[in-house]
Amino acid sequence: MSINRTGDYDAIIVGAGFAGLYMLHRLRGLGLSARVFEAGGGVGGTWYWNRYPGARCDVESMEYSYQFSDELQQDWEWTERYASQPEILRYLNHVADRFDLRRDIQLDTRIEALTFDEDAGKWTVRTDDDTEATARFCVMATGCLSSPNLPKFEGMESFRGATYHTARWPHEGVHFDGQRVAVIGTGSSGVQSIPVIAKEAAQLFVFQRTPVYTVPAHNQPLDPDYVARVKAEYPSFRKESWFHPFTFHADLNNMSALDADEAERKRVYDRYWETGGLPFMASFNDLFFNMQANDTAGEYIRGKIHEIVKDPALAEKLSPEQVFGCKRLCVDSGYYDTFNRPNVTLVDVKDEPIEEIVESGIRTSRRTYDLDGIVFATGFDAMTGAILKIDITGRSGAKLRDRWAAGPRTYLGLNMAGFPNLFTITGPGSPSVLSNMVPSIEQHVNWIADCLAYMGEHGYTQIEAGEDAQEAWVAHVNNVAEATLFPRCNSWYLGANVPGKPRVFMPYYGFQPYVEKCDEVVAKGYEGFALIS
Ligand code: NA7
Repeated sequence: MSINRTGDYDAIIVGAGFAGLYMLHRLRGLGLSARVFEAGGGVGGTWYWNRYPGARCDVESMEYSYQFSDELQQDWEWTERYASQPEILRYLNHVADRFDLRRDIQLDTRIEALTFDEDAGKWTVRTDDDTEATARFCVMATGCLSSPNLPKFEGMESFRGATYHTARWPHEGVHFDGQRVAVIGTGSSGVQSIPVIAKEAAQLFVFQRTPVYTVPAHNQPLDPDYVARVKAEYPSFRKESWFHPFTFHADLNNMSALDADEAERKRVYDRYWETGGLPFMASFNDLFFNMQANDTAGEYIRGKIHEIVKDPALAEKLSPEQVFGCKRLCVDSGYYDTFNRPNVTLVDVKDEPIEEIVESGIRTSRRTYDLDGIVFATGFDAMTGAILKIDITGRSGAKLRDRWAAGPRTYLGLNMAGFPNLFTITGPGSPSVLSNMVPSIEQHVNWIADCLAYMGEHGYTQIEAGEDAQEAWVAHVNNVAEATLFPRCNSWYLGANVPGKPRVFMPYYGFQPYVEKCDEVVAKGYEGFALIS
């Protein structure tokens, strides 16, 4: 096997989504040479791959966008309250062109291995076409939800129809007209795609394992007056969002759900339901801390399901029992109502398990569903999947896969002990998926870029988290999570959706305290890190 050697760079960035694009821009600004390797055939990351029908962001477009360039945020015109996947992908392509990023991005290239050479103090990356490149710094901009989870059903290869995963949707699109289609999975991807597919397909069978809590998006064209108001004060609008529990504007109702009587509680929930979207989580201030308070939100949504779905038995099957919001709350456009359609059938796989996939369709314990197509909306190996797909070897031959065998261990979700100069953007142990991803990404990119600038100014060549600081941080992340209700169900936050994955709560709850901690670490001369000249 012959290895082609390409360049030697100051930094290599893995991934060209929101994180990789901005990282490249910042590194260029520091006068560093950088190369981005991207597995996809275009830039966009999550928004390049997730092209399934109905794919849309669940954070409002005025907030789910970069703030590093005021000209960019003033010029770009979002059309809807929640941007669709094609619009976000257009935006990211615009960013790539506007900042002339493409010349340093190599598409269609997957990184398979990353190895640290201690003598040279450099990382070597090997790509899937046996090319190697080297760099002093390596930044994983690989995304939190980028490694699809495709469960192994018996007989999968025997199906004669077409199969799709929502996160690997064909670029040419798919027409379901007149077809019998199954969707397996009712997380956000299922909740968004099911209403759209139901309108096209002749017959839609929804295979549900766990019913889901979802709140209406009330998506609509953006009101130009609102856009003008936000743009007039964009920097302060952005800054304010940092103080909201999930880093987007949510008008937190600062009272306990238990301090309201039933009528008052209903009025509050009605108001947030009418507003729509994830701000529903801010209806009361203790929904994620007090089980009794949390139950009131679950009960309210179950009531809504019974109002919307006409058949009471079907409404019951669609009603979640688990802790509200501990699996990520979904935001939908007509999800529950879709089950009133005569061409839609709910298959509850808890009652009627999938036994195997056969030539003609899906065989459950009760019957065979004959199908033309199967859509797997079965989610991701979240947060660690994309990182661990790469064979990462650090100092003294340490393998990241071994270090993380019992769950990810990082310092601040930014770096790992034993892996000098290797950074993770929105890595496990950082707010990441519990925050608005774009500001979280920008905060990490800025932290990393400032760190490299500092190292350059002070003549440091290597930075690496200390074991003690890392262990203390991991313990802190766990303690904070334990004080919430988040670890109380089988969510992808815990890795519980992937068989065999260690059960560890991966994101850090609390953006504002997290940012303060990152700033404090810097103010104290990169406390907890070892800096080497
Ligand atoms: P999710 O939220 O992980 O949803 C995946 C769905 O697939 C969920 O309903 C799972 O049921 C279901 N699933 C997974 N494996 C199986 C098997 N083996 N059999 C039946 N059903 C299965 O992924 P999404 O892509 O929808 O959303 C991910 C995030 O992207 C979302 O939270 C937003 O942040 C954006 P389960 O609940 O595990 O019982």
